[in-house]
Amino acid sequence: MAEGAETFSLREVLVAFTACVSEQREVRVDPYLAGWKGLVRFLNCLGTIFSFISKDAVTKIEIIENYRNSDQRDKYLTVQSMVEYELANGLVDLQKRSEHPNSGCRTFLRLHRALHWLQMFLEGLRTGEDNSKTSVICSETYDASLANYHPWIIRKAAGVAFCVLPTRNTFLETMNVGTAEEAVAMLGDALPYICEVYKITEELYAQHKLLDLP
Ligand code: 1PX
Repeated sequence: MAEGAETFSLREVLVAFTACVSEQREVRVDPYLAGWKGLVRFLNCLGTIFSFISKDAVTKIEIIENYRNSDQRDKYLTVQSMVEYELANGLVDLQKRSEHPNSGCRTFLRLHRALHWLQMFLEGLRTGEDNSKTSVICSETYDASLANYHPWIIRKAAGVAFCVLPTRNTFLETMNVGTAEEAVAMLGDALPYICEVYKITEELYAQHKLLDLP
């Protein structure tokens, strides 16, 4: 386990995702990014074999953070305001990546798809047998979600990386939430929030026909 593992607690990540949905059922960008940053930190603790994944996630987080630090920061307060602003101002490449290769909408969509994998992976962990393999849970949920958007070479590299994941119970303990049972309970508490964030975003993107942004 690499340096920094002991400072990670799944709890902080969960708090971030529970803070994402506003009273108006909008998805707040800052806690969403904070949640992903916590996950990336955890991923980095699992070993350098995951670096190519965390680098891509960091790049995407930073693209959106840059919008949040720009003059247009208010437009990027929620996913709803971001979609409205970028579409109204022609800032999204709808057919082909060209003038706006790093729009907030296309970048957020990549994280949103990864959130779907995360939701399934955490549910798989939560409901798995004590001695089940995290690598199997990970690859089955990846194949059923994110892999559909990745080229062969990425799928292959991801498959190799998954092999180093520890058993389910060791993995649960690495989360620093307490015992494996306590980690499972925590997942049960957190998953509804993650599902809600996913659902709201999915509906928004579907409504604006943005689910296939290049
Ligand atoms: C408590 C348990 C938490 C586990 C934490 C895991 C954090 C995982 C963070 C994954 C973030 C992945 C973002 C991927 C975004 C993406 O799909 N990018 C691709 C498309 O982008 P583009 O700009 O080209 O359209 C890009 O091609 C991706 C490249 C990197 C490979 C992504 C593989 C994702 C595998 C996800 C499984 C992570 C395994 C974690 C093991 C626990």
